[in-house]
Order: sequence, then structure tokens, then C-alpha cells
Amino acid sequence: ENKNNEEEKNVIRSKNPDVEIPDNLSWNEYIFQDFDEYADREAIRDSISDRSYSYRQIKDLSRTISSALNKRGFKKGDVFAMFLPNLPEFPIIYFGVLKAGGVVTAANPLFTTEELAKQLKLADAKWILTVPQLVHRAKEAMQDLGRENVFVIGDVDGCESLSVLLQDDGSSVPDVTVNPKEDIAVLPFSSGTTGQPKGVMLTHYNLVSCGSIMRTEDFLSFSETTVLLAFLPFFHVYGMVAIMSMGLHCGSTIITMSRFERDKFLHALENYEVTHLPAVPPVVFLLAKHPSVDNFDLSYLTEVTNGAAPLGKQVSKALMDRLPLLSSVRQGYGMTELSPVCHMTPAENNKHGSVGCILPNLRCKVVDVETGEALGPGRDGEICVQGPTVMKGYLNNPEATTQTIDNDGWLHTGDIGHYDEDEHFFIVDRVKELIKYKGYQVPPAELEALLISHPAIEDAAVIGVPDAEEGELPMAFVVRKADVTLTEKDVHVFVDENVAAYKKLRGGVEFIDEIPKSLSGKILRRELKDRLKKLSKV
Ligand code: 4UU
Repeated sequence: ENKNNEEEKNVIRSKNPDVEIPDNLSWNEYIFQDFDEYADREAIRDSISDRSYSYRQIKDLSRTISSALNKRGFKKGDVFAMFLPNLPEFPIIYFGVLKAGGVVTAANPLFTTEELAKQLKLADAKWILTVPQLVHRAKEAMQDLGRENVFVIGDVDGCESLSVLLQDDGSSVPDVTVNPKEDIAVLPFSSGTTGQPKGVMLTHYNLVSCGSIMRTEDFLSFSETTVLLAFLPFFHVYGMVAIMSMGLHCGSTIITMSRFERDKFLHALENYEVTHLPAVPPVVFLLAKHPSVDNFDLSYLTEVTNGAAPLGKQVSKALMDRLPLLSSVRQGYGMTELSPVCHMTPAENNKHGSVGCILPNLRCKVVDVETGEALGPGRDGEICVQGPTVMKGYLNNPEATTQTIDNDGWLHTGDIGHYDEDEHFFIVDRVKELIKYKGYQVPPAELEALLISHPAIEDAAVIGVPDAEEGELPMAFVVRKADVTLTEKDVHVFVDENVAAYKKLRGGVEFIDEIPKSLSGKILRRELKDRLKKLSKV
């Protein structure tokens, strides 16, 4: 400690003491720690079908799944893909796979067959679980890999039904030993600071660390009386770790919602007496501004948490004014590569517009992008984080890993922000390419590669156009090949046919003579953004 004062300068640590992080537990063991106490309480209920499971059932059925998978040849380290919306069976399979020593990779159920196939291939997934509505895409994508282990929640010819797995007699629960610091538990996909989506290797220990440091008095406030509404997708780290896993760890009741629809959402908040709502900016916006909200009784709702994208100070204030029974609008700030949360709003001293304070056991600094110097309060720079929640690395991509985690173990987030005198953090911008539409990742590199594959397109660049409600809208600058006709509409049609709906070019298409690039060939996105500002002024 304090070996080198110079090096410690402007490195921010939590004002709360470090917590002890168990290093002998797998992620599933950690989550299940107190399940025997919760036993017959309701763990999870579906807001559409009303199907529900108790804590005892989640524990027993996930053991059953591990036995059923073992009998089918599932081996430690096998990658199991989950391609489904939020359903109450999600945690049963998820923890069943982990219990069998497997690795979970979850994909967005909006993905096209090609988008899914890309993830399955990179992840080397041997198994997949889906629902009847998506089975066509799951089968096709698996066939591309020459694999056929497709399970379905429901009945589809030629696929094994989950209900068969759940009837297993539990005689073959595998006896696997997990090495928490080495073994990967989940493999979410993220484009990180640059390029295409990559598999993010999160070890059991990464996740147990994140759970342990979030679950301190000052931060995560879930308890056995908490009712959570889970509309945020379980395939993304926010839903998977901070809502589904931590909600269960704390003995709360989780209400699943497989599709977000405004009135059903508001109705569910009232009907299930929801107390805690983890949300993203467009939903906080809806609650703060939409007239329909007045038609529902939201008096049980005490906490709304924003994450995944920036929330304006005014929206946060407007929500507090509208729902006076809310004790707070809090924020969590994180990144897939950080398992995923690094900052949270503390219970006391909530400042509107702030993402909160660095969590215990972590170190944070704000560095000058040019010089790398760690900056003092009030100065904007890149947020860097170090600690036990930093991912093991990107799967099969050491180059991208060393670009993101430096030699001293600092993870460079690609976010620009500062801290105030109380060490509360504010995110103000992003230096990385990533676009966030409603909190969803839209990697520009992916859209650019698609656009360039069009026979009439010479070159392309994609940026995010700021939007008060949705965050950012993907927008393309396109260079046409000589002597071709290509309209904006043609570009839209082409993109819409080939990507999940949330990646559509909602920000528009602009034809341009040449994409501005640096000498090394990197797209100069700032220049494009400035150009756009000028265009909109004219
Ligand atoms: C401004 O979005 C996430 C994880 C979010 C999360 C998880 C658990 C939030 C609260 C929680 O409890 O991960 P990714 O990898 O999809 O995207 C990471 C990026 C960040 O680098 C930043 O640019 O998403 C943006 N971001 C935010 N921006 C995430 N949270 C915030 C935030 N304010 N609160």
C-alpha cells in the first residue's frame, strides 16, 4: 500500500471499505447461497402467461437440467447459446448450464439468422435453446456450423422440448470442479471501443466480484420484499447480471416481460405492485413525460434505476417531481467488459445527472486523452477502471484485449467524463465508435461492413446522431460507385433486410464524395459529426 504516492495521484477509490470477495465459489453457487432460506417464496413470474417458479424450483430444476445435459454428452467448457426473450425459464437453464460447468452465451432474439450465426460461430456454441417463434433461425444458424443440438421451450418437430429435459430424474448431476479465477461463466458479445462484436470472457470470479461489491448497503437495495420488473433483456449483461442474477441472489421477486409495450408495461407496474424498476433512458423518459402514466397506480414504485446510456439531469428531476413516492432515481454505469457495473449512485446524496461513485474494491481514474495523465476533479478525460471485475479478455482476440486493457491492468472504457469534489462521476461523451440506440449496442463497424458489401457502394461510415429520447440514431455517410444509381431509399431497404430492427439507419443516409480518414485509414468520425452539425444548421 502507498508504495508509490506519485502513481496513486488522482486514482479514485470508494469511500466505503473494500468487501471480502469469496474466491472459492462459482457464479451459480454465489447466486444460490441463500436459496434454502427463500425456498417457497416466488422467485420469478411471467407477466404474460403468469407462469411462475419458486426459489426451490429454480434450484431443483437447474440441477435437473445439468443432469439432463450431462446425459446428452454436455462437457465442462461447452458453450450453450440462449436465443430467447425474457421468460421465467431463462434462469433455470442459465444456472443449469453453469452447474454443468458450461459457458452461457446469450444472443439478442431480434437477431437475423446471419447475425446469430456470426455469434454462434465466434463463440463456438455447441448447444442452443430457443422458442418456437425463433426456431427457424436457430436451426439454420446451427446448421451452418454443422450442429444440431437445438432445444425449444414448447413443441416443434425435430427439436427436443425443454419439458423433456425437465422430466429428467436428476440421476446424473455432473460433478464438475470450477476454478473461479480461470473458468469462463458467461460470454456476452460487445464491440468494445472499436470494431465488430467480440466475445467477452467473464470468469466466475469476475461475476462473483461484481455481485459482492454491488451488494453493499450503500448501493444495490434489493431485498426479499423487492418486486422487480424485468423488461430489459436477459441476453444483455444489465438484465442478466444486475437484474436476473442479483434479483435472485437477494431473494426478490422478478416479473418478466418478453416484449415492451407501453400500456402492458404500465399495467404490470400497477398489477404486480412493482417496487424496483431497472430501466434505460427512453423508459425513464416515458415515465417522466407520458400522459398515460397518470392512469395507473404506481404507489408501490420506490426506486427507478437508469443504466446503459446517459440520462439527462432534467429527465431525472422531472421523474422525481411526477412520482413523489419515489425515493430516488439512481444510476448504474458499466460496460460488458466490467462484469458489468463499476459506478452506482449511493443511497445518500443522489445528484441528478451523475452516474454515482466508483464501487468498493475498484480503482478509477480519468485520464487526459492526449497525455495519459490522471486528472483532478472537474476535468474531462477518459474513464479507466481497474479491479477484479475487469474481464479476462476478448475471446480469441488478444490484439483487441491489449488495446482495451493496458499493461497495468487498466481497462479503458472509451467514455469521457469527470468527477466532482465529492467524487461523484458524470459521463459527458464517448470517444469510442459505439452507438447506443435505446441502450442497445449498434457497432458502426458492423453496419459499415454490410454497406460496403453492396455492389453500388464504394465506401461508407456510420455515426450516431444525438436524439433526446432514444439516445442516438445510426446514420450512414455513403460513397456511391461511379456511374451507378442508388437512392437513400435503396440503402434503407438493403440495411433493413439484413439487420435486426434496432440497427436501422434511423438517423438517415447522406451521400458524400469521400469518407474523411486519417493517414492510417481510420474513419474521422469527429469530422463527420461536425459536418452533420453544419448541415442541420443550414
Ligand atoms: C451513460 O450498457 C452496458 C451496461 C450497463 C449497465 C449494467 C448494469 C448499467 C447498470 C447496471 O446495473 O454495457 P454495454 O457494454 O452494452 O455498454 C457500455 C457503454 C458504456 O461504455 C457507456 O458508453 O454504455 C454506456 N453506458 C452509460 N452511459 C452504460 N451505462 C451508462 C450510464 N450513463 N449510466
